[in-house]
Amino acid sequence: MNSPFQFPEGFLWGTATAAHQVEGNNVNSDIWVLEHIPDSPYVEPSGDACDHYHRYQGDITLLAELGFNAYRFSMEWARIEPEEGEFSRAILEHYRDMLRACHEHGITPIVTFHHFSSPRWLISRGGWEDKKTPDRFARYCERAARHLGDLIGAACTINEANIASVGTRMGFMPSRKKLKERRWWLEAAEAFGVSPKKMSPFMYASSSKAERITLRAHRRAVEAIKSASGNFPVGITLALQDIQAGEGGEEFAAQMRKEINDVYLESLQGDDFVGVQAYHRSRVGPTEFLPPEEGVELTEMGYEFWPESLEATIRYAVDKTGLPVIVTENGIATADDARRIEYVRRALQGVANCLRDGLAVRGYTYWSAMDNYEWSLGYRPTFGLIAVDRETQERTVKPSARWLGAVARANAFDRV
Ligand code: GCO
Repeated sequence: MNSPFQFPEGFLWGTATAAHQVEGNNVNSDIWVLEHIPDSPYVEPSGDACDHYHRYQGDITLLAELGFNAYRFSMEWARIEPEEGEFSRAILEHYRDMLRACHEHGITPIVTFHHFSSPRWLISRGGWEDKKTPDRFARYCERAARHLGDLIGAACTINEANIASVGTRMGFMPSRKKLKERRWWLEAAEAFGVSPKKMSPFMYASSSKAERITLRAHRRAVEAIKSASGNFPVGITLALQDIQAGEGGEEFAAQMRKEINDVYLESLQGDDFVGVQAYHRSRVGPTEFLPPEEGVELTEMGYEFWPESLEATIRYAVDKTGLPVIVTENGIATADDARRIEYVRRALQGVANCLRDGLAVRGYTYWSAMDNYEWSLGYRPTFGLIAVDRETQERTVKPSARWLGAVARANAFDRV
């Protein structure tokens, strides 16, 4: 019989959320606008979401009671800087209160400065393809870090900096050329008061120019956060892909790894860690991504049930960067909570294998603390450890939350 695997002392055990997906009524953000354009890909608006903006006290208390010692959440730029150059002290204080609530419960706050949503005004000014955006982002980061840095445990500048690159290459996001022919895109451009060619919300910013601007924004943000305050680690998070070659797919796999993962991983010199986010493997043939393999169990997202992708991407990230890793997201959308436990158990086995081999993995934050707004897919996919009744906002703890919370408290789990 195997003895339980002991994680290193101080290992961060958390859950993750993003402001737009849980706070509710994020009305000044670009995504709120997109959600309300008729026929946009957003199947429903985010509305009150989980009303986490008002209920964070109860939510953080619950996470601590379950056994977690970390919480990754994002601050909303659209709230903190509602018009360009105009900062809200009241909103900064709100996030200060959230940080305080974490500390009161022995929870290390991992704060993301940008998680997909941006202020409307940024999009009106060319968004993530405008050369001034790195400076704009750095100014916001500096302001927020100066106000809050003494309470931040670790900071992620940009969440999934490579998401648009992943989306267009893997085909779940239309190319810019196609977008410009769509009616909803034209209407959205009108709503932002920008030409359809110049409209560039984060998730749709897939050009090589956007790639450079995003990476520059990250670099500028790291400098700004570090100069403003604090003695906490700063890094980026990436949607890393475990790209596996099917028959004849070796060359294309290498090309995709380079374009989706390496361009970003190779630009992180000077960072303190890399945030690894992985959910499933992606198979490729000679010229394209392949659909899920016949017979493999699928999640609510249509992904293959493939928790081993976490170990593969951690090893990949360490190999390319030499940096410590925080698993900033890993999880599964499923209605079958027993499958969630199985998924996380296997993913953690991968983390344990990495640790045993001496890799510097500092923490694991499960996506997500609660069922929430899964962007264009709305509320249908359920990633949460905690269910949320969207009528009453009542929280119901799932067995997986108790299981992972117990692992967190013990800082150990039983290996198979
Ligand atoms: C992302 C984001 C999260 C998602 C999660 C589940 O990866 O798209 O960081 O906001 O909700 O990954 O798809």
